[in-house]
Amino acid sequence: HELLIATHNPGKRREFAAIFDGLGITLRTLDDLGISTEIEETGTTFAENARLKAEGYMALSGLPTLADDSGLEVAALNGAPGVYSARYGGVQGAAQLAYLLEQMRDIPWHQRLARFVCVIALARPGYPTEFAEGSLAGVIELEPRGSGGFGYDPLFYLLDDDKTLAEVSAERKNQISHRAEAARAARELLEQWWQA
Ligand code: ITT
Repeated sequence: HELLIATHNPGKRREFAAIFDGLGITLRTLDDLGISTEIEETGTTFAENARLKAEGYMALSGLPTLADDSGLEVAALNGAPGVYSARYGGVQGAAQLAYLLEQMRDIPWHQRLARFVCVIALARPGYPTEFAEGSLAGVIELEPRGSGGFGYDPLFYLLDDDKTLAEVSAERKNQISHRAEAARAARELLEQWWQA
């Protein structure tokens, strides 16, 4: 069975490849298919954007397609950056971490609760799109630590591990992450699809 992992984000791609390893699914990427089109994310929720990407890239590829819309929700920022996580502050990379820290400059440690959210949409020709979700709770650190993962991982402190998500191993992240939880639920949907 073939499944298009429809993301331009190499961090997500790497994690899905590891999480779905050994399941007998042939994963295709947008690069494999020569698709460079960017589907515009005009939704206001993770689910809407995941649907737009899954259905849009399915239409372009003709393949069953998985899309991930995910982000960071900070309680003290009323859930920001949320669906705007990839373009928060209009900057990327290290500047984005600095921007988040600046927004939270006056917020004390005990009020820095946050969570990562991942919504996966699974689209296939002729069927309604299905969804799978996951989340992970943590605390926004006072400074970045670690070099693993991607995005906001160096600022995401895990109470159980006493480490940031960028300091734990890739294997550990793929056990506990929002994406791993959503991918496990997605895997069950795929098994149902392909049983019939
Ligand atoms: P695609 O739309 O091509 O999949 P994207 O990076 O633009 O790639 P999103 O719109 O879903 O994807 O934005 C997700 C952003 O949320 C991502 O760029 C990170 O900033 C953040 N994010 C999501 N999951 C994360 C994770 O596991 N670790 C750190 N940051 C994460």
